Amino acid sequence: MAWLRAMRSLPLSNIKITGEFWSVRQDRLVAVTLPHIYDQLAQTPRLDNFRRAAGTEEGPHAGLPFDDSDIYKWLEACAYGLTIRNNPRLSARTDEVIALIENAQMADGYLNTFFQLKHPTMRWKNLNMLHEMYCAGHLFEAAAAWKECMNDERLLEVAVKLAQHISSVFGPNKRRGYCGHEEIEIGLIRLSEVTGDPQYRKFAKWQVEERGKKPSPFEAELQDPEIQALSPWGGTLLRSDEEYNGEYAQDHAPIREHTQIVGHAVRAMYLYTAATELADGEDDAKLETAIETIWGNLTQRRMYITGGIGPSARNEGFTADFDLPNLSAYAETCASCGLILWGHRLLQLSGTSDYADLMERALYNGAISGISLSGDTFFYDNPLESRGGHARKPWFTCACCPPNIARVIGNLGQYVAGISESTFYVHIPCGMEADVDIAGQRVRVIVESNYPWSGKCEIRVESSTPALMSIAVRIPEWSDEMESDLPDAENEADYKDGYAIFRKTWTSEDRLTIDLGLSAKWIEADPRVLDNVGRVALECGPLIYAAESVDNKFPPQLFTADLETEFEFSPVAALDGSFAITVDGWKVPASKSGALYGEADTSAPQPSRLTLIPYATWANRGPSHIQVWLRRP
Ligand code: FUB
Ligand code: ZN
Repeated sequence: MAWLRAMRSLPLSNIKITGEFWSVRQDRLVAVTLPHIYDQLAQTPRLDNFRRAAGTEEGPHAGLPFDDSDIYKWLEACAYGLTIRNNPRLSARTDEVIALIENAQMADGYLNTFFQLKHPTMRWKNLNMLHEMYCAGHLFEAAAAWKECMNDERLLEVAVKLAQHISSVFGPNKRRGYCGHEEIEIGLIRLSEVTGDPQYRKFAKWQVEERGKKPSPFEAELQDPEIQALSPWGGTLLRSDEEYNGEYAQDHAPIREHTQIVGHAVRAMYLYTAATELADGEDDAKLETAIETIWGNLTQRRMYITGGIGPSARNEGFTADFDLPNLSAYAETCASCGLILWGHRLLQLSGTSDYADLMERALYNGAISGISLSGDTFFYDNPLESRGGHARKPWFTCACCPPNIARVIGNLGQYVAGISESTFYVHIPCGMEADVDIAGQRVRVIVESNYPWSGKCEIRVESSTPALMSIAVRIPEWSDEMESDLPDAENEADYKDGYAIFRKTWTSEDRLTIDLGLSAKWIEADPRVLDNVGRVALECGPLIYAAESVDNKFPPQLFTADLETEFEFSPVAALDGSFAITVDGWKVPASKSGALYGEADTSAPQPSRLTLIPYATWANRGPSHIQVWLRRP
C-alpha cells in the first residue's frame, strides 16, 4: 500500500509548549542560545564573509567552506524562536543578517561566500566535498521557516533566485549533479511547500534518484587535480582500497538498492528524510521497502540506546552492525537531530508510533545532550562513557551542532503533536496548548503534565460548541501498562498503530486522564554489542540515565549494579530539578597491593550506592567520569 501522509504538524504559532521541561529550554533558547550563537557568528568571520562577498568590507573568505550554513540554520532557529517568544534585540539581529545575505547574492542568483571570495572560477565543480548545495539547502529551509512562521518573504526571494540558478545548471537534460552532503533535497521540498510550486520538489526527487547511479559524478571530480586541490581529503573518504565506493556520501548505489545505513551519519539522515517525504503519495513499493529496511538496520543494529548514531569519528558515521563502543562514541549532536527529522517524517506518513518512539529517544537523550542546561555551551560528540576529558564548549571551528539543536528545540511544537482530518495526535505528552481546526471547527486541546518526570497527564478540549473528534495518545514502547480514564465516554478506546484513540463529542467538561506507568527499569543490550556484555543501562520513561562521578565521589566504572535494588528518586537543583535515581550495588575496592598488577582480590565487593542523572544533563557541573552501561552481577 502506498504511503499517504497520515497526519501533519501544526503551524508553530498554533501550539504552545507549557510543560516545564521544555518551556524552560525554549525560554533559554530565545534568551540565551540564539543571542549567543549570533555573537559567535559575529566574532568569527562568518558574518564578515557576507560583507566581503557583498563588497561592503575588504578581505578574503575566512573559515570553513560551509560556514554560511551556520548562519542559515541560526536564522531558521530564530524564525521558530521568535514565533514562540518575544525578543526585540534578537529580532533586530535577524534583520541585520538577512540584509547581509540579500546584499551578498550575485545578480545571477549565485550565493556562497566561500566560492564568491576564494574560488570564483570553481563554482559547481567540487560537488563531492565543498557543500555548495548543502549551504543552499539550509538557506531554503531558513527561507521556508521565515515565510511560514513570520510571514516574511525576504529570505524566500533570495532562496528562490538561488534555486532557479541551481536548476538552470543541473537537472534532467542539463548537467548531472548532486551534493556530497545531502540537505538541498530537504530544502527544495520545503521551498515547494511554501511557494506551492512543484518544480523544486521535482528537482529534489531527481537529485535523490541520480545519487548512486554509475558513474558517479564524484568519480570524475576525484580524478581532476584542480578540483581535488580544493579538498584533498575527498579521495580517502569516498574510496575504499583505491576504488571509488561512495558509501561516505550514500553514493554507493541507487537509493532503492540501499539495504544498510552507511557512511556519514548526518548526510544519511538528511537523504532519507528527503526520500521519505518524496515517497508520500507515490506508489513506490521499492522505495518504501528500502527506506524501511534502512531504518530497521539503523535502529535495531546501529543506534546507541541514547538515540546517538554514527559511532566513528573517522567518517563521522557508521561502521558495522552492533559496533557501538561507548567511550569512543562519536554520536554527533547533528546526527541525532537528523534522526529526529527522519523519524518525524516516517511518523507523519505511516501514522505508526514506533517512529515516534525513536524520535522521542533521540530528542530526550542523544540530541539534547548536545546543549548545556545554561544554553550556551555544547557537545559535538556525545559519548556514553567518559573518563573526565569531555567538556562542553561555547563554540566549535566546525559549528554545525549548536544551531542544529537550536532549531530542533525551537521547532518542538511540530514534533510533539500532529493532526489529521478528525484526529489530534499526542506523540509526546508534554504540557501543551494547541489551537486546531478540526472537524469543521476551531478547538483548543490542552495537555497538562509533568512529563518526563511523571507519566500521568490530563487532556481536555476547549471549544465554543461540542466537538466530535478523536484524540490519539501514543502508547510509548517503554510503557508496560497504560491506563486511561474518560468518564461518560460513548465508546471504549480504540487501539491502532500504537495509539490509544478516544473518539467522542468533546465538551469543556471532559477530562481524559492517562497514566503511562512510567517507572525505572534496567535494560540490557543484544549480546552482539560486545561493549555492553554483562552490563545494564537505566531507563525511566523516555530518559536514559548515566552515572557521573560528581554525584558519586568515585568513577562509576568501579560500580556493579544490584538489579534487585529499590530506586530512590530525588530532584537535583543544579540540574533544573531533573530527577536523579540512586541504586544499590557494589564498588570495586582499592587495590590491596597498590601495585599496577597484583594478585586478584577474592573478597566480596563492598556494598555501595550509585546516583544516576538523565544522560542529557551530564557535564553540566564540569567534566566528569560518566558511564551509561553499568556492570551487572
Ligand atoms: O559537513 C557539514 C557538517 O559538519 C556535517 O553534517 C557534520 O558532520 C560536520 O562535519
Ligand atoms: Zn554537527
